[in-house]
Amino acid sequence: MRDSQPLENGMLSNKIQTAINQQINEELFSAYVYLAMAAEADRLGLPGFSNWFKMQYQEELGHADRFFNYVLERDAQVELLPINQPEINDESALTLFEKALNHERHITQCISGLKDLAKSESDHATDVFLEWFVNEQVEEEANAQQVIDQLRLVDGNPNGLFMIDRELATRTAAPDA
Ligand code: OFO
Repeated sequence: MRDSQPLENGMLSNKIQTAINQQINEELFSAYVYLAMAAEADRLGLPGFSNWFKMQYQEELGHADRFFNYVLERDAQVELLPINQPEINDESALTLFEKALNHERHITQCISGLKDLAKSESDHATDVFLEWFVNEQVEEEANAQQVIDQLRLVDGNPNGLFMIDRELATRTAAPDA
């Protein structure tokens, strides 16, 4: 495998293979973060929030799976790296979603970095493959921001929190996660 340019037979360059394996790890870490958030929301007595985070956990596993399958499709090598422990302790409903938004902003940067790399390596297939994630990140940031806005609006009012919890309880896993 060459260091920079993709091979003629469709294999990934080493740089792209390494970067996508790192992204598989980022997505699995994302799943871990949301699973920790689901547990924390349950501890707070917010089953709807817990459900929302659990659904997001499943979506993140789906993201990892997309990258995993792509590496295999390109006849490259998957490397599964160690997953860090999420730092989710003594949170409130608001800090959970603020952390979720910050985390998604970080993932957006990762996807942008991958896009830049695909372009610099003239890997058009990877560039096109990443389009789905570019759009997904717009949605993920907007979803977290929407709940933050609602939480700021109710400002800790228990009735308001109860209403938001009921709404978040209705979230089901996205079919294309
Ligand atoms: Fe939350 O989008 Fe993947 O990581």
